[in-house]
Amino acid sequence: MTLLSDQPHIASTELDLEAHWMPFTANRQFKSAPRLLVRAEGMYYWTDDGRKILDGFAGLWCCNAGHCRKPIVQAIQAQAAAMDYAPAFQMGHPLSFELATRLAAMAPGKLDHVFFCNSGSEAVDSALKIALAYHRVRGEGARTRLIGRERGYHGVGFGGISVGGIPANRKMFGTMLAGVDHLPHTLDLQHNAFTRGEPAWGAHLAEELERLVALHDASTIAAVIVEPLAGSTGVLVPPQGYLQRLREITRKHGILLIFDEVITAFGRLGSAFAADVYGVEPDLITFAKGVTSGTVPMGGVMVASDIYQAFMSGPPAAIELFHGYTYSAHPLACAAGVATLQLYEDEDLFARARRMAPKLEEAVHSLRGSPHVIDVRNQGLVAGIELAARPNATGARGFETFLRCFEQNVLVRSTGDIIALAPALIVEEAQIDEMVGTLRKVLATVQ
Ligand code: PXG
Repeated sequence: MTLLSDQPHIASTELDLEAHWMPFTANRQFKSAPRLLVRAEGMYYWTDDGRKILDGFAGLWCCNAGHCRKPIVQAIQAQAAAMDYAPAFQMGHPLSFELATRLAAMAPGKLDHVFFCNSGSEAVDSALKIALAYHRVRGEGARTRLIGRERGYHGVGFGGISVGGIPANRKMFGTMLAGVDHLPHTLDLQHNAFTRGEPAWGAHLAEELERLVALHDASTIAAVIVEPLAGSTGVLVPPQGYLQRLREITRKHGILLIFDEVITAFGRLGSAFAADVYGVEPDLITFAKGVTSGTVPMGGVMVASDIYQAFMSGPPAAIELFHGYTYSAHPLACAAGVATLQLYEDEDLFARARRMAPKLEEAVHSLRGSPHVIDVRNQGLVAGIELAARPNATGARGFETFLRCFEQNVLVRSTGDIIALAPALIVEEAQIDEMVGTLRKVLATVQ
């Protein structure tokens, strides 16, 4: 069989693009001018027409170790040959325990158990279900409300879009979960535009949780879920003291705090978890993406020991949690995960992200004053550059900027009119300069 990647000369014009309904994609626009990637290595992609593209976004926030890293590739290849699959229910295989032990050692404080699934969306649904079931097994089954936040992104399952706060992701899909409320988001350009790192303004917005508790009563609230740094919505860095205050209020009222770290975990902010960066220990952490450096789908939930133990009280032969997926802890994902965590350690990549963060900060803030730029925000190896929207065409300027950068051989991400950068942790200074230099050039040409 010939692979497309063996034949980069197969032009997209020869491919039938119709059958694939692409996710979160303007299908008709894409199919009229396709952007096809056929190979990847380190910081680069190659297109089907042979162009080398600098990846400014680690795929989609996930390839934190860089593309096609040998130790990860070899681990996946070896595992595929040794054992393709093992039943996930009532059976096991050694690698899942090894990966779980490693993750438990990396995670903060009491978060020492892992529930595995296959994506961030599944991780969020799993965490919400664990939170609800936890209260129920403790005899507080009236705690059924879930609190999310405006502009939050927690994937696309019904749980995730219910607690999420991105209108376009919600409005088509009916009433979703009942009993969900939302905190306000923390971005206000009047107060915190062009902040480097955590803004000084905004911690008081955590007090809104007290208002929701007063409204609903704590006895009805199971959990609060937030992204510690909100990525998808356009890089909202938490105000100084905000997450700490959420932790105080949730603890006071017996409400579980879930950090959705699908983007922020595994070095993105310069530590294993954002919880370490902000010095706040949640009760559950969702993760995905970087756990396998994007190579094999995997997600999971880190769970505090007391939550896990609360489930371990019935008859020993009884299933404690009626939840799981055929591919929970899939052997290929576990092999990729173990090799990825080892590579992060061997190359000290989280420390590298910490070292490169000031360089990225300097570079992106140099875009202040470029045409259309109304804010620049950053922390760790994440940056958001917000552009003024065109009148009556929100998102058009951002999308055009993304397209023109791609024409200039740099892959960035646009979300509405915000351009996000999140390079792999192996990024070099010159590559950061190239990403930002290309953006500067492109912004000068975008109307
Ligand atoms: N939670 C968070 C915080 C996420 O960022 C998910 C859950 C869902 O993960 P899955 O694996 O189900 O997609 C995400 C995913 C973007 C972008 O461009 C962000 C995500 C996915 C794709 C694109 O910002 N985040």
